[in-house]
Amino acid sequence: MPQYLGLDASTQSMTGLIIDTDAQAIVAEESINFDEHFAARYGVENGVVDKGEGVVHSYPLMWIEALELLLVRLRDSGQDLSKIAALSGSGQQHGTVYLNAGASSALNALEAHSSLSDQLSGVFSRDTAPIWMDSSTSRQCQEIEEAVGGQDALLELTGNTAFERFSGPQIRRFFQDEPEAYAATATISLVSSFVASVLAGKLVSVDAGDGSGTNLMDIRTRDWSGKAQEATAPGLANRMAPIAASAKSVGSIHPYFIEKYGFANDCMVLPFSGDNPCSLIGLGLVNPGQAALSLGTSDTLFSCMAEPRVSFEGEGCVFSSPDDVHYMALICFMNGSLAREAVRDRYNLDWQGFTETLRSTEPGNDGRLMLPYFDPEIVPNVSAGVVRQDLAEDDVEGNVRAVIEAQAVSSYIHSRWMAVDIASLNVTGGGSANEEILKVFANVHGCPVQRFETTNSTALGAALKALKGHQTDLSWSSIAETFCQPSDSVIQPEPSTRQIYHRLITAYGKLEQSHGR
Ligand code: XUL
Repeated sequence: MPQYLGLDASTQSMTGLIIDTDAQAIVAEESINFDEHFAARYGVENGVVDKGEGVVHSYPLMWIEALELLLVRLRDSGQDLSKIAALSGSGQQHGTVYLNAGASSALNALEAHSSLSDQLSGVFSRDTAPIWMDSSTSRQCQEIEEAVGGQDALLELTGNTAFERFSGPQIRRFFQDEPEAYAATATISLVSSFVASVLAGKLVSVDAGDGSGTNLMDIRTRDWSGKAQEATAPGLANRMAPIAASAKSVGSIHPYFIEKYGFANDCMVLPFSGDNPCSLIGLGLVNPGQAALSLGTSDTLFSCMAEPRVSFEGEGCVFSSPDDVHYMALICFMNGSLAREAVRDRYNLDWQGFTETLRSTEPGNDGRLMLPYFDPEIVPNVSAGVVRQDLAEDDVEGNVRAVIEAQAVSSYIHSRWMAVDIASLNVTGGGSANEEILKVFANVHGCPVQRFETTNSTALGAALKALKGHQTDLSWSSIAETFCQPSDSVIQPEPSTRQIYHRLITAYGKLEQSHGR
């Protein structure tokens, strides 16, 4: 009765999801919210610490504490963790964890009588990790692009132009700002590979899915690019373990977890990947042309591609798929649930009130428009500042509909470069539970929107990676067919809204451009 565990170290929480191959079903899902458990100790809000001037960090030690709490919760809820044949995981992409020379032996020496955080508190050469919300590295982006021969050269090499949140620019800034701490850094992990390293009790690398979110990986060979590493910081190649093949075990789980939580001796640990690449798999996007939408802290729209098609306008990113064969195109909008929550809170609504307000308003919002840049936006790349057109700030109804229509329209406009004819959108993420929001996306994109049993498609994708790594002869198509079927609740577009949204798309595009965006 093999079971597989998928972990998801996301921005706001640590989630665990277990699938059972006999039952062909998800049998457990637990989540530890960072703010709920650690806000007092670490001072985080929405899982992060905003240090101002675009600097946004989080605490790797907090993630470890959450991992421990999650395992306690899974064990105490009656899960028999000895049934887990293999585990894998996903992490918020781009974040970097800086480890000192003692990390390797500390990971190896973990003992069950003490907590993970007590034993690992001394392994960092930097207490905090810059994460994907950090937009403070514009200078470093320019420097890296120049050093590899220009923006197009970096795009050609890594599949991506330099993005502020990507690992390479963040590492360069650390090297420049804190040269001594950089010198004391023996290993740089990503969020995903850091959590994998704790479970394996040794330093392990990322897969190509997460490696491609660094501006450091050759997108075609799926290996680190020496040229990009040299352009980023001296001695970087020695500080990063080689890219791991997605489906190849990095070893067995460390005895700490066997003794403390009852995992089996031979429970395999598969390399972890980024949250978006895992979501690609978890939503069953294993064939080119399929597309999906994730409504999470950030909103992302992504598709599976046969080749690494790139965005010359810098609207999107290209990552390797965790199947190590295909690629994924991804557009990341910073103002996802952050913007929805900002509007909800600004007008003192709860989610129910927000949803009822949205339902009570008309598609097209009578021309009332908003550019919802509550935080600096990634696509388009602009600084923070909400813009309203024909929309009063105290108009509650207008602002609620405007923020959702802005998100849907922006995702439509900025996904043209993918050249994917989106026939349907598979949706995931916390926001996908809200049918009124999904209706707007279905109408703007003019295609059906399909929901899934779980909104944790990242953790499901990670569990499926574990299954594939353990049962290597299973094909991705058959895995997706078994575990990634949409639920019955498909949301169809309403033909009567086509004209309205065509007009809105044009008007929104003009507003965006008139603001230099
Ligand atoms: C993708 C991105 C975010 C993070 C956090 O490029 O920055 O989606 O992965 O979810």
